[in-house]
Amino acid sequence: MNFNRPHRRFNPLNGQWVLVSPHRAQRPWQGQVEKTAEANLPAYDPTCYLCQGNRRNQGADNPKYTGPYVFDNDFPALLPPEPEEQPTGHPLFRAEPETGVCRVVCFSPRHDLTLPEMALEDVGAVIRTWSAQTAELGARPEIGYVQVFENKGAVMGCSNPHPHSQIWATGQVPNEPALEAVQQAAYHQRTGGCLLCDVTAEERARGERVVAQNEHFTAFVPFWAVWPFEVLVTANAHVTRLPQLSAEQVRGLADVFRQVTIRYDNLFEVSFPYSMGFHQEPVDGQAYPGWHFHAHFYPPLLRSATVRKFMVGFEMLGMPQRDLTAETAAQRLREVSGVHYKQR
Ligand code: H2U
Ligand code: ZN
Repeated sequence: MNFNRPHRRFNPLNGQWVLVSPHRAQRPWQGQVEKTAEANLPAYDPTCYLCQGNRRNQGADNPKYTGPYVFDNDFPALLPPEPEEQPTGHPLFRAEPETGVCRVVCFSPRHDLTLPEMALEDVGAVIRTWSAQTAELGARPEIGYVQVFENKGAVMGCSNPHPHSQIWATGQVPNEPALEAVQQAAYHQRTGGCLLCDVTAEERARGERVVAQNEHFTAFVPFWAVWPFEVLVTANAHVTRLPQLSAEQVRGLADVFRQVTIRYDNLFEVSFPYSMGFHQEPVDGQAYPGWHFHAHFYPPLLRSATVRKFMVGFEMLGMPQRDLTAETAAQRLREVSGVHYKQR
């Protein structure tokens, strides 16, 4: 098969296909261009809702925190359960109550330091915080799933430049992890093995889509990537949730996260926007055979700091499509420097 001609690739993790049109990568662009983020932020901003010692939007005061800082979102999308609520009855208009907890995790007091600019130990502290939150929220009987994620950059809808992530813990398993659960369980049933253990071993052996790796984690542009520089980070060993990671694995994950995000920033010499999140095994008490802990990075930028990919037209109505192949994207990420451009 000729990968230089239009073809479809299958995503075995969510069961969806992506259309790849490599011959189209050089098409001209006269559409929207994005603004690039402010290059130089202060270490402390007295007007920032997330900086230490400042008052937040709804009146709560941040303490003078020194490491990662967690607080309950002042505008939560989910609320604690109301016992008497019932699903609506009509089969054409189904609705169910949803319950949960929303939190914000500031990476550090530094208003100006994103993950790729932080020291390895400090990224490790952020991962341990996500892990402790997963354990705490996951132990609650009303919580079925814990989603840890970061929206980075104004183009991703991030509302505040102070580096932070969010946690939404929900009663039900959301759509994306629910699809992955079905696919991983089906693979497990069919082969007796684990889908992402097998994919990780295959990618490590082939190397052409690998962006960063160490003893514990592997980052690669998946064969079925939809977003131009999408990256999947998988644990080399079979683990299912953050709290299971050993101290060494946390260090390995911090290292791979730094390697990936440094290369992202170096690609267009701009603070690279993305949505990133972990897919951890749900905590609703059901069995999830073949579930493998991983993180997705979905960055929107395509050919420069100002031209993004839009998921519109055929993609909204048909299926996702990409121009650049996964192999080319991985090669470009490997070719840029492993040292952050601001720290050279
Ligand atoms: P983004 O990661 O999309 O920027 O969202 C930041 C979150 O921080 C958002 O969910 C919350 C918003 O509700 N927030 C507070 O809880 N308190 C504030 O004072 C500002 C922002
Ligand atoms: Zn700040």
